[in-house]
Amino acid sequence: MKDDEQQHQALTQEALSTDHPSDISVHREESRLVVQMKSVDLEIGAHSLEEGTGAFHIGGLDDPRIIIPEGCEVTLTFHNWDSTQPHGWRLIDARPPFAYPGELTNMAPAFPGADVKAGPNETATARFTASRPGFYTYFCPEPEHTQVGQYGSVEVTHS
Ligand SMILES: [Cu+2]
Repeated sequence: MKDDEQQHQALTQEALSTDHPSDISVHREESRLVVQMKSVDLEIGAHSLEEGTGAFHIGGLDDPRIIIPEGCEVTLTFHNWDSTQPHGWRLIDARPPFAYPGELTNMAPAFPGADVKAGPNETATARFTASRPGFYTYFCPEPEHTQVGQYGSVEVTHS
């Protein structure tokens, strides 16, 4: 028990020392980010699909589950690390299973502004307020990218 706690703290420390702000706590084992503040800056990196994962890198994790409180003002800084293809990040009011991933592309953002896109090697920013509790999905709206794993989940908790 004690060892587990120490290991958890060590892992958390390691995560804190890398690439996420201190207002997010990282639960590496569960691939989970927990935001407790009423506003947060979220840095998101999109890997190139050729690197194999096609994942979003957030808070030192790939495609983590992100938990944020109702009413939280989220500022996204979206880095496209892919030198050949555009990528995006959109939050929608839906969760798996999906009949076919391509259907997501036509869905509107769950909250105004919860949608960002960047060309190869570009960075873009967006801002939205998580105004409604619930379970949401984030994904890359570029055709076919959700199929290769560019998606994850967001839970907006009651405040
Ligand atoms: Cu993509």
